[in-house]
Amino acid sequence: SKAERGKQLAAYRAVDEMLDSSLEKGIIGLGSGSTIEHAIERIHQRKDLHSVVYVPTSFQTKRLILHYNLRLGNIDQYTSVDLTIDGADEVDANLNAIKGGGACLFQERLVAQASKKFVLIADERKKSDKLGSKYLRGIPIEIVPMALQTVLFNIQNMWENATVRLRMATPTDKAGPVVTDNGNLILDCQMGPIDDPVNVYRDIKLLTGVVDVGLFCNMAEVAYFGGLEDEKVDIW
Ligand code: DER
Repeated sequence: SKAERGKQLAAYRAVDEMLDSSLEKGIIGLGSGSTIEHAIERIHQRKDLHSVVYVPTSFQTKRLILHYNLRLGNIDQYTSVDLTIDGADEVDANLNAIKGGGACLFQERLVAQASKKFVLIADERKKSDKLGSKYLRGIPIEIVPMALQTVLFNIQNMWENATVRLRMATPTDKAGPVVTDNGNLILDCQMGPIDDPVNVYRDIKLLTGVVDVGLFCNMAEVAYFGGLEDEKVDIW
């Protein structure tokens, strides 16, 4: 599809530009979702990148690393990662991003914040003037299951116009809510375009029971966007 082509363009360009033999003995973090699958495929093609240790951010990515026989590392072995590549649901001109569409935001942040460099890859639909104006499902929030009611209550008190929903799995795949790789639940909090994502992140993150919030602000230093209609890659 056009979207897959856009994702592949961004992923291949990012891997080819950001990963070179200087990282040969490096530690690379790999995000989660569908765009990163193209990045891992490209890494598999790049024989010069096979001595690198790859740190996953989800069960999905761990399986991909093993599938391609790449060297698997785990975040509990490292305090510092050389570079992390990850997808995003929406990215603004300041490279602030909404993440968590794939319910992998906690481990993604754990690895991203330990990284010297954090690189985003996405198709051009993720480009945004203001976070919350394109990815309309809402800000993903990972919570401890027993905190469900109190977090819902507290968020509704903070933003009376917000719509907060428990993310449900597809009934034919799994009855009930989506459960993350960490055994937690996901809320999607729709509050429209976000004026100050850093403060929204802080306000939600401080609520007892919140594990992480899908607003990655002041983290990424470059973003690659693959075009859907042309073979272009835009770099922010
Ligand atoms: O969950 C996440 O943050 C992922 O990075 C995800 O949102 C990006 O997914 P995609 O590459 O499948 O669009």
